[in-house]
Amino acid sequence: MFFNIYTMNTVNNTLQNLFSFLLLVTTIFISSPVFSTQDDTVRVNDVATPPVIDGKGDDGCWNDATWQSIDQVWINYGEAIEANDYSGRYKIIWSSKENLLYFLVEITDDVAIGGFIDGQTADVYNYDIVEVFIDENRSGGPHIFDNAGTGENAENAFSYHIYADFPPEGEVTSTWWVGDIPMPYTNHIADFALRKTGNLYTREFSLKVYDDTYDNSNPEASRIILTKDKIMGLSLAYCDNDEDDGLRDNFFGSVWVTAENYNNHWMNADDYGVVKLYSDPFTGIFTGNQRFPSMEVYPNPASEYLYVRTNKEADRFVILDINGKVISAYTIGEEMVLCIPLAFLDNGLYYAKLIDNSNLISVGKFVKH
Ligand SMILES: [Ca+2]
Ligand SMILES: [Ca+2]
Ligand SMILES: [Ca+2]
Ligand SMILES: [Ca+2]
Repeated sequence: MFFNIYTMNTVNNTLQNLFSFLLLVTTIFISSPVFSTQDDTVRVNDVATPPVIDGKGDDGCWNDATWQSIDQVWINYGEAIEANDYSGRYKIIWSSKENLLYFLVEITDDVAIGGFIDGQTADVYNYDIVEVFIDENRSGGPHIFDNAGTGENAENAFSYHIYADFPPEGEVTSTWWVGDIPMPYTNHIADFALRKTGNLYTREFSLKVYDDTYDNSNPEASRIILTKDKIMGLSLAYCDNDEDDGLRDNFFGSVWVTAENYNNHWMNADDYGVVKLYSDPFTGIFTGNQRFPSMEVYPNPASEYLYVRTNKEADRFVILDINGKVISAYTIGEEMVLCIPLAFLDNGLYYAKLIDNSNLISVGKFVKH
């Protein structure tokens, strides 16, 4: 009997301890701030029809992206924020046809302080601005100065501070200015719109992408062709200024950073988030006798470039007209990927054939437009 009571007490104690532990875990969970950040690797989908840049996110293509949070408080680090003071999120897609990234950024801000000043470089803290940080080859590392000794390169990554004035209620501004060190990069954004709907400010814009050989005297020389599976470093942020007192009120980012690196993105790309470009290889009509299930031909329809990817070496890829006449032929090398400029083709329907060493053939169709 005594033994039984002792056992029961032990069981009770164990249950009590378990209950206390669960209560503790629950308390910790409930009292912890809610972190969401952007996805570990943000999926960026290729869209057939890019958005109309009008500050409205009602374009069908935006359904191909999921919202990414811009909710990490970088300045003042870890501070709790009132919902009406600020909330922010963004979507990103790309177009292989236009060779552009597209952003839809929704910011709720209680006090809007416009910031379009042509040539603006200083006093960044005095304005409400969206920032895009991009590291084309995801190298990480510093990106402010050139230093031959350390290999530091000012164009290793870009931090675009996008200044724009706020429009009247329900209207749109389409004038913007992009500041960064060492110079303005306004033209890196191809198109821009900022719309005001109450305290909701919607920015919609497209961005060209350049590699680290960038030279402002010839930007196009380093502009890259965006391709499927490309991985880049990318984060977004919002500078929130609510009072005209020369102080930035808060700075919000889309990725978590350590307290020491709360304001490091502008000079170092190590903490940038990660995005990956995707493309649906068979949107459209590339169908047929598919002997190589891993073969991908995209985009379809194609405009400037057609990409071919396969898992077999030494394949030949052939483009034929609709009468079956061979127009051009290519060898697929070890990298097993082809990028074919299509300038030589008239718009229209074409056949394509992939032939391997054993004469296995895949046939499909694609549209040049
Ligand atoms: Ca739109
Ligand atoms: Ca605010
Ligand atoms: Ca880089
Ligand atoms: Ca503000």
